[in-house]
Amino acid sequence: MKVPDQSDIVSLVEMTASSSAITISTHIRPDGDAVGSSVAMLHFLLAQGKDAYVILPHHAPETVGFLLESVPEGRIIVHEDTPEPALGAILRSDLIISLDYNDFKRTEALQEALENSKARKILIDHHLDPSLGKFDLVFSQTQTSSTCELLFNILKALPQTKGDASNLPIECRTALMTGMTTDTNNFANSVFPGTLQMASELLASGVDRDAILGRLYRSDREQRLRLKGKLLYENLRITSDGVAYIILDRKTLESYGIKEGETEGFVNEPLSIRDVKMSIFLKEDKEKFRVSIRSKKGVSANLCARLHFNGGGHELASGGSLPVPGTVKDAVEAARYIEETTHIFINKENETR
Ligand SMILES: [Mn+2]
Repeated sequence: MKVPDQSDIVSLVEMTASSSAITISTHIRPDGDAVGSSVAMLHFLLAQGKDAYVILPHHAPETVGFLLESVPEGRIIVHEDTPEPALGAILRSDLIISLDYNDFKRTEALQEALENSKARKILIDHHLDPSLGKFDLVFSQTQTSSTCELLFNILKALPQTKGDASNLPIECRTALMTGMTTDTNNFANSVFPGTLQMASELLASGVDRDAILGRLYRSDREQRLRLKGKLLYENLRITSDGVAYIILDRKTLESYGIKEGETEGFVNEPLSIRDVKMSIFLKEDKEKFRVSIRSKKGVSANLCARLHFNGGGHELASGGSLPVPGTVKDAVEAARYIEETTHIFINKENETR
């Protein structure tokens, strides 16, 4: 576990102490780590008597909706529902804490307000290539499971916590455990010694992991499992280069009544096949396919996302998008595009980096 730099901790303490209104910001279509780290930070700051708000660009996925139940009314503002209060909160704040993204671009509609804000800005994130110049203080660590793990180590290093996680509010600890669990796919990926140490300390402090797992992995709707079955049976393709891909079009999405966030994790399934080196999941959205990429060691999902899918993220887990109509005009062309670009990628680009 990498202990945060002491001088950075001192700056963080000074910046939070001297601010009167704090905005906690995270990325569009927030996942478990984004929501978990934001809710954890919020509970910590509220317990310190600070006036803090979480601004979510979009709704939290249902699987982590339980984390919001613990939050006092009005402290989480969803921009897609109520844009004016969300922008108003950003405008009023004198400190912005950005969690689980490497650039304000990742907040889309909120980018301008955040970037132009006169507030001081702190970044806490584990993605590659953080935009260092846009923040006054940066905690960036890529060799960590999640933003939640990084935040756990930061919160533990603060004087109020006295190095003992059990001094954090229980809602804060539960949110940290939840985000770390989803970002590691329940301890399957990106697990470092510090990850297990964090889990151990949180468990010892009384966090109810079984209850968290019940909400995350034993509360799906029937349609989700049926769609997953259909996609694996009918839509999964595997190229001779060991690239698996699934394309989910809007018609299928709608016919199953699938909600935002419910296809989370589908991209991981094909990696269970021995010869599959990389898995790509395409989901049709307004005027684009959203792209998720996962790879096994030795193949860079991040490089593939950057070269061919307008994205990036982590070495083995990245995302991006394909505009429609643009690079491709439909699902058939998208399939051809994936086969052609990944053939070059696996055989040339990935080797020569
Ligand atoms: Mn994350």
